[in-house]
Amino acid sequence: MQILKIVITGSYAAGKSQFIRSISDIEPVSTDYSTTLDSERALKKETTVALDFGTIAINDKLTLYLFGTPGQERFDYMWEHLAIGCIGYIVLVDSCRPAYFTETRHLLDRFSEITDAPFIVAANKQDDPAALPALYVRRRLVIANDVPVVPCIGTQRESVKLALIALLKHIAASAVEHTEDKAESA
Ligand SMILES: Nc1nc2c(ncn2[C@@H]2O[C@H](COP(=O)(O)OP(=O)(O)O)[C@@H](O)[C@H]2O)c(=O)[nH]1
Ligand SMILES: [Mg+2]
Repeated sequence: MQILKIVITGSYAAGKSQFIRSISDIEPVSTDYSTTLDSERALKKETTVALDFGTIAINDKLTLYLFGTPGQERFDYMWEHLAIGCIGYIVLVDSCRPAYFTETRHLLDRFSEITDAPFIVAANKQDDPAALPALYVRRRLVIANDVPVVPCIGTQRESVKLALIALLKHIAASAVEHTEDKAESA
């Protein structure tokens, strides 16, 4: 059986653990502990310290492994471990909290240093009336034109599925581009 690894990242409380929970075939493995910082506890009580893990069986030959990262930079040594061998990643953004956009921009930069794998951005929590539209999220985070930014509701399985399909399509398109580049330079 083939296993493909996808990483779900994003800043604190962007919805990474929820995203994996909404789609995983198995009860997700989670490593959430009470957060030690008051500022973080105001948003939620628990935080992912190592990883979230879920699986999606596409058919009997192919399974996706989803790894969620901790959001905060103080855990960023885990990002490098989790990114090894991933075919692509999704950066989740809490569309309701522009105060976290600078941190997300920083995470985007750090991740592109860690891995060359293709990625998309998911403007999460679009069901919240305070959510900024995906286009606005794209502009605020200065996302390159060739990187898809998709609207997402991480609590809804169908929406999570669409975000994963968008990533898989982007990975396929990037692979074709890569092959064409190679053919041109040969
Ligand atoms: N309204 C809304 N809330 C969400 C959505 N996704 C996640 N949340 C909530 O946002 C909070 C943080 O989510 P969590 O998955 O723990 O964030 P993480 O720190 O990135 O793992 C939780 O209370 C979730 O239930 C969404 O699409 N819409
Ligand atoms: Mg989490």
